[in-house]
Amino acid sequence: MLLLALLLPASALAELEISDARIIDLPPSVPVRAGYMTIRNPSPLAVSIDAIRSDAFASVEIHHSVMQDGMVRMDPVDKLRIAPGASLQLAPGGLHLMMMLADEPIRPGDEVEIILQLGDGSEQPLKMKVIK
Ligand SMILES: [Cu+2]
Repeated sequence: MLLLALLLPASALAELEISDARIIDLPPSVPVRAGYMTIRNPSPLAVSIDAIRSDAFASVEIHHSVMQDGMVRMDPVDKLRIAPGASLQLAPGGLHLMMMLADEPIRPGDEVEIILQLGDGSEQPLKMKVIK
């Protein structure tokens, strides 16, 4: 057991369960995409997502949509904190990833890798599916 623990990479320490990770396709003229997913923290410790990067995008920010005076405003979110055993939903109308396209276009059916940079210094890669 101890040997197994020594062999595991540091990134296995804080592993989040990601489901339904998706990027909504938009016309090529629109330079940003919105990304959604459900994140569950199965560990006994709180986990924070401090930053997100991807080779497929110029930048990836975390935003929160809020309704104000009948208008939707998007506030940048510094980091996402997920309590032990808790789940967090990134979904239309709330938290989402705001992804600035790089030079390469992305298309429906593509699977795009993004990397979550966690508060403990580890990184967790995941694939997001581009859907219509
Ligand atoms: Cu946004």
